[in-house]
Amino acid sequence: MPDPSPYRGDFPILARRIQGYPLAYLDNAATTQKPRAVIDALTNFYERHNANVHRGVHTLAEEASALYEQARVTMARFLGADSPRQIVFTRGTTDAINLVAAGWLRPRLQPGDEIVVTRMEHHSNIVPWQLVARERGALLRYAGIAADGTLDLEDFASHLSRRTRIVALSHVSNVLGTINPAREMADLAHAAGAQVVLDAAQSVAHLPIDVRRLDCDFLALSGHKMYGPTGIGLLYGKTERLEEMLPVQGGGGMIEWVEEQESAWAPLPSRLEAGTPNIAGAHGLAAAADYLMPRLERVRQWEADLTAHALERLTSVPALELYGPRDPVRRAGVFSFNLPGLHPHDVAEVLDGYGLALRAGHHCCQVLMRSLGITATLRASLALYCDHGELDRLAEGLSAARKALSA
Ligand code: C6P
Repeated sequence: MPDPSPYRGDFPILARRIQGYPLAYLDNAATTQKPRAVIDALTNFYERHNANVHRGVHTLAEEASALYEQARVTMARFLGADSPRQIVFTRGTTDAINLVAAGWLRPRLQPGDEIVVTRMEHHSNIVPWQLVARERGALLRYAGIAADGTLDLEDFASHLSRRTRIVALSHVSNVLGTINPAREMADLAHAAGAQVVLDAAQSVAHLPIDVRRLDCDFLALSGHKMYGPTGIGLLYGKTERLEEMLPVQGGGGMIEWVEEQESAWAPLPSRLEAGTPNIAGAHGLAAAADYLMPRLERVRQWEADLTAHALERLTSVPALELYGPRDPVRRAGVFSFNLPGLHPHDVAEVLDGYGLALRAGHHCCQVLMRSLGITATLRASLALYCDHGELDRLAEGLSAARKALSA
């Protein structure tokens, strides 16, 4: 049997046994588990440094402010951004995309303008655009997916025009695992005069991200999908784009001064962070980035091996229908599939009996489900602590589930 992951011991929760089996956590696209380094950072913050930021001169207030701003510096380094001022802390990816939709797009969207997305987008990268499009009389256009589960680039290009204001795309699909050619798409979008929003929710823990190389105008991510806490994420923006944004929320922390009838905004990025932020969360997110950065090269290799093994094992399960690219180079470790005649929720329940944690459902991708002609799938999604043995267990569990449910 292959070695367990060298990272497994860093994650206390993975010592749990579920239904008598060692926990095989294969629901990482939903959220990842947290390493001891992140748990300790959160505990340490609350035990030693807790105070509000930017509001006090006492020692704890200064420590908390310094840790919060240090987290911004770490995240800028993690993403290859030029400046920490380009990092706006948010609640997560959804919050970050909504911020661009309301703060950047809404003030400049005209009737007849267009927003281009892909058919593999998560609802968080569709609905915020629908909200502003409906209000302004603009239109969403959808780039299609080729038969092999990759994005149809020609179709994508055919939707771009001088009317396109925003191109919003996922870096990695949370259902198909497809890695989209983000730079190539950004170049096409920019040539049409549009700005690019990259949803990095599913790529950030698995691919090296360099915002300068990707040349995206905005990038959104969630801490909880990269081994960090829930309730924290960020919006990266090119300085010019962030300067163009209007604040969406008013409140403490985002103003320079306030008079009875008007106010002046604080400089970036505070202008876009009204109210007390998730200070501990930002510190925990930076701890996650610090954990990931020195390991990312090896992790990429480890997950590429696992992806190849998962493809081999899943395609050997009789009749299993796998969605998404078969070419391991064009995909990340997210596998959606169905066993014909069986409901994915029933199969997921049987698998839980073997200590295998998988998600079943539409994965917040109903537009994609419709274009695949299905309503739901089972989904196994990998992280750095997964190993070959767990994937073997999954293949055996699926055969057992079929026997149990067909009987
Ligand atoms: N996908 C999944 O199980 P939040 O909820 O804001 O942290 O992330 C939203 C989001 C945006 N884009 C993509 C590509 C995503 O996968 C997600 C979250 C989870 O697939 C929960 S539905």
